[in-house]
Amino acid sequence: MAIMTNQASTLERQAAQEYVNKVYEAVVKRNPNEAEFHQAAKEIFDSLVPIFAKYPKYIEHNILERIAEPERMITFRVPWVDDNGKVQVNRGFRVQFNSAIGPYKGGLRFHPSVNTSIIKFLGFEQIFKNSLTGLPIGGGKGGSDFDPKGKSDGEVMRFTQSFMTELYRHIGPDVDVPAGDIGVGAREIGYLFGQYKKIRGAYEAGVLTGKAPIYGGSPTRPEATGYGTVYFVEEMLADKGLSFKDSTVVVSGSGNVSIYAIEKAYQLGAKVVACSDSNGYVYDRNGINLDTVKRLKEVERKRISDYVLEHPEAEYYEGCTGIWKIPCDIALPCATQNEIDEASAQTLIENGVKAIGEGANMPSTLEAIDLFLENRVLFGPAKAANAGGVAVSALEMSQNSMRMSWTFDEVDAKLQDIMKNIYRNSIKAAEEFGHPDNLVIGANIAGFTKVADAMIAQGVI
Ligand code: NDP
Ligand code: 2IT
Repeated sequence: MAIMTNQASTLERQAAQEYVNKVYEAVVKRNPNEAEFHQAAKEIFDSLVPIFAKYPKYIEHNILERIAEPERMITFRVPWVDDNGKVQVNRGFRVQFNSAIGPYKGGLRFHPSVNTSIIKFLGFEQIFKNSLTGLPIGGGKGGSDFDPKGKSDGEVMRFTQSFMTELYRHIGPDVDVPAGDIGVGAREIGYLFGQYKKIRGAYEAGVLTGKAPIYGGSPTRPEATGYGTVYFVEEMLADKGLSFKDSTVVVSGSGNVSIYAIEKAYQLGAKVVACSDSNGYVYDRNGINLDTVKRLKEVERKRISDYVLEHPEAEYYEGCTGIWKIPCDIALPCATQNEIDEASAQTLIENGVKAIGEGANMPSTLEAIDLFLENRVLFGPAKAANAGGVAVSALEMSQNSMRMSWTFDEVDAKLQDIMKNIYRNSIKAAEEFGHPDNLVIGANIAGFTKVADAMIAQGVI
């Protein structure tokens, strides 16, 4: 009998693996030249083999092929006039990936590297991340290849208004709710909201999140992603009897996620010795001065290299990958995709890293993730570790619907609860499906289940 059971499960596993391989090949064929989307799909697909083996209903309903095809992909022209009176043209994107459990939800990225592949990888990740929060939000993402660097306030405003002049017809508080991401912060959300309100002729506060608190933003939203990543890592560490206290931390980036990850790591008693931007990194063995970083990046919009002008004891190095050579206990990649490759992962491991918390989306390559898992480094994958940002966005939507707002401490307490639940649910799924401690598999399965079951319940649409 035992042999029969084992044989059956091996067969089911084989069938599940074959199904996943077949759908992956179809996705690659259907979406040529989209390396980042393929990478995100590969990680998620392979993680789902154990659940397909156990529950063949997902194969019968062909859920994987359905979930990997966006419900809608919108691209549009964004013309605007620069400060010299010249007409410029950028491309705008919005992918409305999945609305099984709620309105499409996800940020907007303004960066010259933005293209269909980047938007789709981010949108695909967002489906599972948003499900993990336990809140009723579907998956979407958008943005533009516009480069905000070096642009005046007026240029950013005119571009952003033009972007919204097309986007407004596709979004709404019950339809699709954008927010920030790389290159989109409180300033851009303000201009986007103003233009939406003017076109609609109505005050629909819940159409965007990440607004300033004076006009409907949630307290704690600016802090939420960075704080949430640190709360998540704290859970991973606590499970193994470790903590942030007295640990040495390296955080890449110096934007929204990085700044608040650094702040919370300090509050928990860690020393953060490095951070970076897209030109290079600073290493301050006494501990990075966060007030300086905040002023340089949030107020003056300067380069991180200027840090050493004020702190001559710190060192500045050109290039981004060298930051992972700095010995640390905890590494928090909070800048961009694929910033930790196999070689950087190897160096981190050789230098004794104990935990990785992915504040950015897909910051580790597939090879890097494999190395971390093989070497039993505690690994908090992006869609679990950085879900705090979108979770508080969903809480902002709730507050907008109620036409009232909670306090900083109330939202922070809810955020901590959400991050704990994401950790517990991911660990539970990993154990249930035979991969204890593997949070990549656990988070993907835990995020997938609710969306897939909702899709089955709602029929073939
Ligand atoms: P910001 O624009 O505030 O900051 C981005 C930081 O990363 C900057 O320091 C930037 O440097 C650096 N960076 C950007 N692109 C690159 C690149 N190609 N190479 C090296 N460094 C780069 O963005 P966020 O902090 O909001 O986003 C950071 C990451 O976190 C992204 O992966 C985003 O998708 C993810 N994320 C963000 C959430 C949010 O709520 N904002 C929620 C969940 C995830 P420079 O100043 O030189 O451009
Ligand atoms: O990647 C992300 O989760 C975000 N950029 C935040 C999305 C949101 O809607 O708050």
